[in-house]
Amino acid sequence: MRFDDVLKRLGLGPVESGACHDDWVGEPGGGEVASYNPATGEVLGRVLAAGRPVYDEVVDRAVAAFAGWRTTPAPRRGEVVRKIGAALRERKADLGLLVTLETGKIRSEGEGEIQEMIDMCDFSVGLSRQLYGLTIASERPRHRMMEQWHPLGPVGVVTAFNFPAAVWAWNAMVAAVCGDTVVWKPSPLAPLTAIAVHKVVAEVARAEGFPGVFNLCFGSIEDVGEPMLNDARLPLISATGSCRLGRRVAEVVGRRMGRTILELGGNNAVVVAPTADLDLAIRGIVFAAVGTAGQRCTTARRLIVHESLHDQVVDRLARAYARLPVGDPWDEGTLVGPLIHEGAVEAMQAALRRAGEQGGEVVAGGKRLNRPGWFVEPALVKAKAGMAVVGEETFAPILYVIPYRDLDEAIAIQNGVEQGLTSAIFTRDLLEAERFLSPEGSDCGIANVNIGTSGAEIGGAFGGEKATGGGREAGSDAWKSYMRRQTCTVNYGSELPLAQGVKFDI
Ligand code: UN1
Repeated sequence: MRFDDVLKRLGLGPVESGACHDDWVGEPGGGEVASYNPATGEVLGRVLAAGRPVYDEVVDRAVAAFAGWRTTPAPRRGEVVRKIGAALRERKADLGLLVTLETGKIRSEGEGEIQEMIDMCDFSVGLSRQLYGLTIASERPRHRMMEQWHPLGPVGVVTAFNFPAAVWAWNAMVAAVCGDTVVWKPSPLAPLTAIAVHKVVAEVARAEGFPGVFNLCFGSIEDVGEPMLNDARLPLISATGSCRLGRRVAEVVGRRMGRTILELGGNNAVVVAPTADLDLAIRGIVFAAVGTAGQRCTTARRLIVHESLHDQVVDRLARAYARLPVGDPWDEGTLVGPLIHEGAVEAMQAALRRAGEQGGEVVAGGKRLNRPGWFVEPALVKAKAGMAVVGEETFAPILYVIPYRDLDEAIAIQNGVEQGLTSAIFTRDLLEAERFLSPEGSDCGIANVNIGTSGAEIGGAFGGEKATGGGREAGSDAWKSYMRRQTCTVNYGSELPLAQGVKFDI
């Protein structure tokens, strides 16, 4: 596999600038950062980070571009996004391969990442003609009340390594049709993907006459991250990452009365009920637990199995885990690529040690592979509900299996963690499925029946409750978070009646 060719075709040289507004900034001033291929441990490329002055310059441009973008008709903004989608379609294979090289995602997931961006473009183009408000019956004669939605301002988007491009598109494409400009701070672990994507996107925006709508600002927490949180020029910060990161974002942005959209950790569970179709369940569970090497926020981390099926399910999963093709993510047969870095391997080993100390039993996998890069065997662990380690999100492929007796107990276990992102039940019992989806069922932002916890489509609003942060991105009416709502009342009469019957005659 010739990696150099791919990078070249995407216009990436050995050292790239990580800052772009109207144009790429030659010397962004924040030092050089290497990007690694997690499957080999080798350097893929180098990126020049932005220093504080360049950060300020980028946001200035985003503010300046907002003035013109917000008055551009939304369907025209949609046309720009349509062209971005077309450009991404042309580069899908190369961009997908870059995701594979930089994050270790397998080929179909690397390409899926770009497909998700394309889907977001298509969705947002449609949305650009559907940004509607309500007309509300007024209590006063000859008055009309209505709601309208206006562009909000430049939006700061902070993304994580595991979805280095798609999650940006969830935010950026919707924000763009809503009339907002965007400042993107990509993950320090996946800057090349962000740069390659931004080359495609910024080229289209510039050719369409809208430079400065999409901006990139790769840099450290000190030079870019914290300034973004404190920056009153950015009325909305949308951030994806750990619960720890999210708490910081919520505190700092909240203090200045800014808005946040937070998409944080998950500790997602699959319930396997007595009537489950086990063939379906095993496939769904394995994809949810080991897909993306367990590094999705939607990864299934807990399996809550009815006691009558427990041993059988553990046995079938252990056999499936023993056959998992772990290896180079660019090879067609591979299903599990590497973890992102050494620290992730160590965190997994430490979690498995703690699981052992707390009474858990590793029944499959769990070892590090003896080869370059950061490879592990996905681990299956017999556990009990109360084990402290089961309550933690270790960003690695560890699946804890917990037995249950009745559905109430299963739901209590499912809901008994800090996070509330995704959840699933495998059952053929309609009443059980409905209970799981009811107000006394799963407390998560996403609840599935006979599907695993990961792999959501963009058409729905994505996000979760509790420590997951409460944000919603991508589809449905998530666009409303990127706009400001204005309630307007128009008096077309010649009297001035007051609401609530108040009299105030002068
Ligand atoms: C994430 O891991 O941050 O539902 C997002 C899924 C993907 C998104 C995951 N569409 O698994």
